[in-house]
Amino acid sequence: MKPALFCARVIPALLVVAVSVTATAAPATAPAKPALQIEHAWIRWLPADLPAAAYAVIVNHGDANARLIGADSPDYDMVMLHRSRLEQGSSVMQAVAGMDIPAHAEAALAPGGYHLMLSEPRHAIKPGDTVKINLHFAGGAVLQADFPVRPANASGP
Ligand SMILES: [Cu+2]
Repeated sequence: MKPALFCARVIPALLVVAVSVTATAAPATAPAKPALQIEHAWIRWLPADLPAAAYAVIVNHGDANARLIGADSPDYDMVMLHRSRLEQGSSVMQAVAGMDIPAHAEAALAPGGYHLMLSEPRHAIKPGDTVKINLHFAGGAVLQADFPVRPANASGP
């Protein structure tokens, strides 16, 4: 897989999805504030069978630290958590085991940093589509979010 020039720009964005899970039982009467939320989700699609990158902001409203440990998708056979960084002026990326989201804070999958690398699509995927991705967290929580697919020159959802 090629290191990527496409992991470079930063992103304003709209709220696209807000899904949530709660790890603990809530009182039946009051809906609990969701512990984890996914916002600004999107995918940068690339032509020529290059892997696509998925980005999102993960907000942790909870009192406990959270850690993203992986993801899968019904639309791609391979989903890997990567991190890009600059090394001697060029962008390189490597697989990482997790991304921490501290309590009452947020962490971003964003161009130039952490991202989900999507490869081996199970069917043709193009800009305008929506891809479902399940984000797996330490402790067993799983969040599913819809990621809109944007063209190679997009800089956000
Ligand atoms: Cu990557």
